Amino acid sequence: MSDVKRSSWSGLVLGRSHRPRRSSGADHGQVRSGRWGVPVLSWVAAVALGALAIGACAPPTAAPGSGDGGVSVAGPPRTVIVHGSAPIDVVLSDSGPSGPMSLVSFESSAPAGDITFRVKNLGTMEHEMIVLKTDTPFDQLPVTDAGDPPAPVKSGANKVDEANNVAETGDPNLKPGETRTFSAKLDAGHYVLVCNLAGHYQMGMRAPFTVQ
Ligand SMILES: [Cu+2]
Repeated sequence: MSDVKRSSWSGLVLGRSHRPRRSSGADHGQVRSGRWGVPVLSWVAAVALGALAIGACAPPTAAPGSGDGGVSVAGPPRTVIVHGSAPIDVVLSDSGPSGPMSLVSFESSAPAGDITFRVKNLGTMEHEMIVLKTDTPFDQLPVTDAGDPPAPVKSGANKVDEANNVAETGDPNLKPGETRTFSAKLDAGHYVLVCNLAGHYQMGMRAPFTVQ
C-alpha cells in the first residue's frame, strides 16, 4: 500500500515514472518464467541461471516468486491488487474567484468496483469534488440549480443538479492545500467529476470518468 502511494504521487511529479517501474517488474517475471521453462538444461546450469536472474532482479520480488514454483500464478494477482487499490489522483485548481478553474483526473477510467479518489486542492480557494453518474457529456450538464443543497431555480442558476451524486469529498469543502481521500463502489458506466460550488462547474471544474 505504501508502495502504491509512493509510485502514484511520484508519477505526478516525475511524469508517470511508475509505469516503466511496473513494466520492469514484468520483465523480471519473464526472466523467472524463462528459468523454469528450460528443463533440458542440467540442474547445475539452471541453478547458475537462477543465480544470475536473482542477482539481476530486486531481491524482494525474486524470493517469493521462485519459492512457490508457480510463477505465472504469482504474477497476475499481484498486478490486480496494485490496480484495484491504487488511488485515482485528482487535482483541483483555480486562478482566483473569476476563473479559469480546473479539475484534472490523472486517470480517465477504472475497473468497476471499489474506487478510491485522492483529491488535492492546489487552488487559492475552497473546492470539492462530486462524482455524478450520467450519460450527458461532461461539459454539457445543464446548470439549473443554486443554493446548498442545490435546488432547481428559475433564475440565477450556478450549479448542476446533484440528483445523480454517487460519491463526494463531503463536508467541509477542501481548503487550499488540503487533500482528501474517499472510496466508492462504482458500477460500469459514464460519470462526470465536478466541483459544484457556485459557478465552479461553468468555470471549468469538470472532467469525464468511465468505469469499465
Ligand atoms: Cu471549485
